[in-house]
This record gives sequence, structure tokens and C-alpha cells, in this order.
Amino acid sequence: MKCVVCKGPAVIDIRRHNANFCADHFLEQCRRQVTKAIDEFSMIERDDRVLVAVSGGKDSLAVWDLLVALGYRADGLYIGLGIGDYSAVSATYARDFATARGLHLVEVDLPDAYGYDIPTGSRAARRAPCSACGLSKRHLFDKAALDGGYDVLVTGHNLDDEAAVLFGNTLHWHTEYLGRQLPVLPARDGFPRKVKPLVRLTERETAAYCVIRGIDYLVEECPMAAGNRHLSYKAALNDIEAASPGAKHAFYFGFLDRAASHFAAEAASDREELGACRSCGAPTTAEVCAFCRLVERAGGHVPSSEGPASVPVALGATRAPRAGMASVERVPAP
Ligand code: Q46
Ligand code: ZN
Ligand code: ZN
Repeated sequence: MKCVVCKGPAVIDIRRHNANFCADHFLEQCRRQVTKAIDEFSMIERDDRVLVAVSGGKDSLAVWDLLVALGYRADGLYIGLGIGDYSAVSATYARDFATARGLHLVEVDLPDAYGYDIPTGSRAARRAPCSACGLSKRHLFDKAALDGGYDVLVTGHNLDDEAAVLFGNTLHWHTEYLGRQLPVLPARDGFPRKVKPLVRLTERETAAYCVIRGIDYLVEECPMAAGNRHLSYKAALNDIEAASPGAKHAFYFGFLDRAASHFAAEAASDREELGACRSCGAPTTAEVCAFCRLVERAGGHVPSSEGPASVPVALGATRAPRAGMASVERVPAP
């Protein structure tokens, strides 16, 4: 197996590109694919301040490393979810990565700051763990990006993730989500711009990138992921990809090129005038946002930066809205 660029010994084959690469040219290939995604979808400007949501896993650490290598000013954001040992260990991977490279990591600990953890929130709100977790993370990502004055929030979603979400939304014809399943969600009042620079790389490739770059990442999966339908969609797509290399790429990028715009009107019609959450000021269609309702049900509290310190969420209290959020849109669940 020879590298398609230098003819030296290859370390990885990428069947959908019908190409093999040596270590150096594979890294170059990853940087090229990320650059192409950023340029194609106008994800990040050169002078943007970038916040990368990191979990300690391969994708988020790879995208942080890639953005820094490409010259972007990128800080990390780690959210402690209180998922037992998994959270304790994942935090060390994020911290060690940042420390070893002299990068800045913003940390928010859900149990410390809000008084609940994901297992408790999930039980109390009678939501699937990933639903309570996704809701919490989205709120905290938005808040950290806006509070920190960042221009853009980056997540490590890769081609496998996006194809699986698209597969699920298509299977169930969640057309209101299809119109918004894009690699860039523009900034709106109350929401930062959100981008996914890894959409042209698979998780096998981000794992290989980390190994070659010497990035130590948490291999263990989140223990609460068991039963998540997303995993069965990924497995089904992996079978299809094995029989038909390039199928995932064609499915996802074909959707972006030829189908997403057909659902844009429905996605737009779903955008309601949002007001400010009475408790935390975040944009919401209800009086109190879904995050604050989750916090309240889980017996937690909002910290002083969002509301009264260390007291239960006051569902009847009135707070000033976040600055400049007259008209905003709801961001769909991933
Ligand atoms: S951390 Fe949270 Fe994931 Fe764990 S509970 Fe589900 S959503 S699987 S990315
Ligand atoms: Zn080579
Ligand atoms: Zn709220």
C-alpha cells in the first residue's frame, strides 16, 4: 500500500477517495478537508475568536488541534456533566491536551454551577439521558460563547454523526429539522454562530489523526449512550458504506446540495418570535426556557451569573432579557 502523494509506505486507506496516505500526507489531507469545509460553508473568518466544545474524545480534540494548526485563535470549552467516572476521566483528557499545548480551556461544571447532574436531570425530567444532556449542553455552549465574546462555537461533529442524524430525520420525516441540518447555523440574537468543520472527515479518520498527532483521547464511550437510536443508524450506515464506499458522503453532501433548500421554508415558518426566559434571559418560545425547567425539575439552581445565586429557579421571577435579542430562532436538537 503506497501513499498516493509520495509513493512512500501508506498508513491509512480511504476507500471513498480511493486513496492511501503516509502519515504526513494523511495529516495534510485532514487539514485540506477541514479548510475546504470552512471555506465552502463560510464557517470561520481569519480574525474570529473561536470556542471549541471539547469532550475529551477524539473528534473534539482533533478539531481543536486542526484549527490551531490552521492558525485560528481557538479556545476550548469543557462541560462537566456529572456522569460519574466518565466525566471525571474525560475532564483530564481535555485539561491535559490544553496544558500540553498552552491553550486556554474554559470549564463549566454542571453539578457545581447548577446543582444537578445528567443522570438526575434525566430521571427528574423523564427525558432520555441524551435528551437532557443535549438540552443542557446547548444552553451552556450558547451561554459560554456569548459571555466570553466568541464569534463562533465549533463542535466536533463528523461525517458519520451528520449522516446518522440525517438518516434518523429522514426515516421519521422530521422535515422541520431537515431544513436546519446544516454545517453552519448563523448567529442570531441570543445564539452564537455554530459550525461543524469536521463534516468532511469520518470518525475513523479523526481517530487516525489523533494517533498520528500523538493526541491522547478518551476512547471509552459515554455510559449513558446505550440504547441511543443514533448508534443503530450509524451501524446501518457503516454496513452500507462497507458495500458502497462513498455512500455516506453522497447521502449527506447530496442532501446539502440538492435537498436541504426544499425544507428551508418549513424551517423558516417554524421560527417564532422568541422572548426572553423569565429566569435566565435565554431566548425561548415559553415563559421559562426548557433548560430552566429542567434545572427546576432536577432540584438545581441557576448560578449568580444567570439568576439568584444558589436558590431554586424562580419560575415566576422577572429578569431582563439577554441584550439585543428582539428576534431570535430556536435551534433544533442535533
Ligand atoms: S455525553 Fe450526553 Fe453524549 Fe453521554 S449522555 Fe448522551 S449526549 S452520550 S455526546
Ligand atoms: Zn506521502
Ligand atoms: Zn432559562
